[in-house]
Amino acid sequence: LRLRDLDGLIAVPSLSHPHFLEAHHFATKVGLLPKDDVVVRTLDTGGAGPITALLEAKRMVESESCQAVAIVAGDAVGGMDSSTFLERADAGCRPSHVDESSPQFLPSPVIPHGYARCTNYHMDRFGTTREQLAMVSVLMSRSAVQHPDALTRSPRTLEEVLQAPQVAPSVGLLECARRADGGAAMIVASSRFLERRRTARRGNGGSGDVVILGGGEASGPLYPPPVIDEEMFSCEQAVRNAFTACQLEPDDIDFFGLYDCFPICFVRAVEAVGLAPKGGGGDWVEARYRESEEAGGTLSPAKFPVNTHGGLLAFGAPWEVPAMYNVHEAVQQLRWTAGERQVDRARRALVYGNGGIFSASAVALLGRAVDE
Ligand code: MLC
Repeated sequence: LRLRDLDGLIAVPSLSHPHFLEAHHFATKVGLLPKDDVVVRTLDTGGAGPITALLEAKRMVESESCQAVAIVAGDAVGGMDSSTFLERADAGCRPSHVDESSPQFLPSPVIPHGYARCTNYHMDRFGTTREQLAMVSVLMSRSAVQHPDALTRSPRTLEEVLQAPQVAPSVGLLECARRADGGAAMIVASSRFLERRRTARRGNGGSGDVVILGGGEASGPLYPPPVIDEEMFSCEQAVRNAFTACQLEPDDIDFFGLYDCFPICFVRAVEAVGLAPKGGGGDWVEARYRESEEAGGTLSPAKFPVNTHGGLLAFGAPWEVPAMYNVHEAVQQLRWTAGERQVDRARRALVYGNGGIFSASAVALLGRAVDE
């Protein structure tokens, strides 16, 4: 593929290197613009951005006759000094109209404190335990060590996670999205474009191609409301919309790329996608943790076909980039090229991105094309 084959580009904003019209900035810098008949767009749904972009790229191919749309994301929040990072991150989600005396006030670090409020709601309402939340981080680290590109190189123990410095109530340092520098790109192409290229290269087709079956999105408030209840969350609705659009059910999915910026996000996602019943996400995590303990601290993709790369907690989280990694891992799973991490004969995958504090949810369902 050459740069001039692209007729669409979507970019998500960067926290460390913000630019006006990010996609235009990028397209101009790499030489894609100026060119006739190119559409470039910047999309901002926070950490849901890459999944929103995937669905937008599908629409661009279907409704705007695009042949190949690139999605690009990059950030360098790992290299930012702590105070600059927190100044910018805090500004994004701080409820500026409330003062410190209000129960809605979120102290710095604002994002972990926002998730802490949701965590405590979930613990009170459904009985999810502190240990179950910490187990999410342990499981992610056990997955990450199997991926050559993951930041986390050695697995964490439950004790390590529980004893890490507290960042916000019920949220320790090892339960925060792991700040990182990184980037990723993917290309969504029309079937016709792929066919033409294949014919030009004499066949060699179809097997291992990945298709976007469809998806769904939903929105919640930018930060938690004064009283937290089920209404503020958006993942469940996005999942329902995705399954309805594709006429599929949880049992049809072989691999799940679930957003895990904090354990509560993962636990709620496990429930939303149907791996566990409502309120049962903590028990599901604990059951997988116990199985992993019995297997000597290892994780089998057959028993845990989720975030086989380690997710935000352990693979690494460059701000709005990490849902791209969910998609990349899903594509490897569907191409059957994930090696030791492979979920046997995976045919369909669900990828989920979350932006803000449960503010934006985007879910896409991907499928392996039928072999020729
Ligand atoms: C941090 N460390 C971790 C880790 N998190 N190690 C393993 N696993 C993790 N999950 C390590 C760091 O690598 C570093 O190691 C040390 O702990 C200290 O981390 P730090 O980030 O350098 O410390 P500090 O500057 O004090 O900040 C701590 C923090 C910050 C918790 C305030 O890390 C933070 O805000 N994290 C959350 C980031 C975040 O909110 N991302 C967006 C999530 S919401 P060493 O060896 O270098 O000392 C989302 C939605 C959206 O994803 O829309 O974006």
